[in-house]
Amino acid sequence: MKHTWWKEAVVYQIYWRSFYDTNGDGYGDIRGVIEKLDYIQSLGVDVIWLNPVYASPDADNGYDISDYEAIMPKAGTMTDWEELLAQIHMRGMKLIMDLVVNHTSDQHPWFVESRSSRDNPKRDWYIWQDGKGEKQNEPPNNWRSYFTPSVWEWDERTEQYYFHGFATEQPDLNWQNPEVRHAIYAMMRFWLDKGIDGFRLDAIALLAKKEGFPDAEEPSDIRYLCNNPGIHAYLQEMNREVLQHYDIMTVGEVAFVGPEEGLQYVHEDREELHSLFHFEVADEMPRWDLVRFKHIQTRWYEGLKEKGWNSQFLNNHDHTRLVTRYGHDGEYREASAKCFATLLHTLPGTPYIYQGEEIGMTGVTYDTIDAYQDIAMRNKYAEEVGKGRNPTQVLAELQPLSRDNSRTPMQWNTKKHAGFTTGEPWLPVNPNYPHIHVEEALENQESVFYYYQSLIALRKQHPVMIYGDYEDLSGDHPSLYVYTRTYEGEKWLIMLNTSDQPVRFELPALYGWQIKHCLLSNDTKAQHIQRLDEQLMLQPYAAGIYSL
Ligand code: TEU
Ligand code: CA
Repeated sequence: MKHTWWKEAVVYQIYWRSFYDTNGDGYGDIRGVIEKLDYIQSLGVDVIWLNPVYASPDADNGYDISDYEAIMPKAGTMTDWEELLAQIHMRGMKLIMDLVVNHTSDQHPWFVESRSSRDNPKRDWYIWQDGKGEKQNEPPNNWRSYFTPSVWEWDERTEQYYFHGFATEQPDLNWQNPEVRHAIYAMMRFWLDKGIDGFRLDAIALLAKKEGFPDAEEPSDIRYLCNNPGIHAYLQEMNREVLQHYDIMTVGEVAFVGPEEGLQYVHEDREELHSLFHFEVADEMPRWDLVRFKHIQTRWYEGLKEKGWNSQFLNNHDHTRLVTRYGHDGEYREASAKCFATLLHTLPGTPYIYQGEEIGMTGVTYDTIDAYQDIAMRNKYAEEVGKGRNPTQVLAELQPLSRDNSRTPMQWNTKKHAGFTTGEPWLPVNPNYPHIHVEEALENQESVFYYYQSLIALRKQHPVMIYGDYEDLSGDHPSLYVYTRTYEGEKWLIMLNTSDQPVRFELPALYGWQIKHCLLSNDTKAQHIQRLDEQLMLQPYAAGIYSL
């Protein structure tokens, strides 16, 4: 595989509104990110992915953009943003911006014009359809959106429906219209010309819509929203017009694909995107299932091998924190955080760390729906309760995967609101902040933070961690994950116990192999392992990286 900086990089995701507040309004801000850059740099990461900071009425926390070329006042000013970019570059790091081009806000002037009359020149910038039925007052088809029961919203003034793949406040742009595409490309160049280092492309698999909007047999299976014919022509055009003219990285959010279809987006010969997030884990595996996880990893490794590049992430601003969802957020919080960190950094693909993950932050449970801000959760709650279901039960069902689990403010210290703000935080701080916070992590040599730091440092020294071949040796063992990475004569063995029970085992696949040394481990007992044909014992959530 060609060597490139973005394959070698480790990315740190900043959900700025929950990172650090410098003016006491309860929202993190760009100046807060600037103040904490030394902290981020000390972890060793190369690239920062910044969640959307564009002007937005904030119905979906910035994913509803009303002006692509302005900064949301909550986040700061363009001058702040320019200083952020300069400060990131000064430290030798890079910045990628979150780009939302599938939809805009319903407050974007393009949409305001589009909805003003049927013959407005911007009418065709969005997707408008007549209603069905005798009175033309039924939605054009039965599709669901990500966040609402229908993708169609009735517009009183012009008596047509518009299409939205997410909330009603997020109308989808009409990518069939070349004027739309060229306006988007010009906007992308605006940011690239300011010197940014790439994009995380939001919901990119949704750009092309299925011709004719046919009814779905099973409307709850919303795969019809993604990966439709035409998507690759758009991405190739975007690449030709914009992306290939800059030394940048691109990572696309591509839901509902396996490796074969995923490769269409990232094949090095196709000139579309560099890498992708697939959602076979985040969206399709609600609870930890190691056997399934191993199959996913093996399939993607083989599917992309020598052809395209993957990403590894175990949580982000949409998905419950990894210790709570996959590991253990009680007794084994630190051990499980380190165990999953080992996975993240030693599997093939670029690792993404979501703010707070590096100190083992956990999910939250609020007692009332009013405490939740997540529009996806609030809409779903209203829908289910609207059917007459028991509100307490609905709340309990939605809590574990609520997006607010990962959106609580960063825990900096033991001061009020974890030192995140001097005002009232927009979302309550996790009550466990007195024990889980950055100050503690930096004082404790055994902390999750330093473990991440070591993993990142290893990546800088050992190309095997990036370019090495991958082989799983542990088959369908339900808690043990043992695999090798091999590159130019260097062979690494990674051994993990992803359960809260100790595991004793012998693996014939390892017979005859000798460990040269242990590069990193969270398991003091396993560090004494020498010969691999003896009985081995891994403590709960033990993880180790060994060279053979
Ligand atoms: O998310 C897309 C989305 O629907 C995710 O919730 C889902 O888990 C997966 O990504 C499938 O694509 C993006 C943003 O990350 C999210 O915060 C926004 O709400 C959404 O797009 C709409 O812009
Ligand atoms: Ca603020």
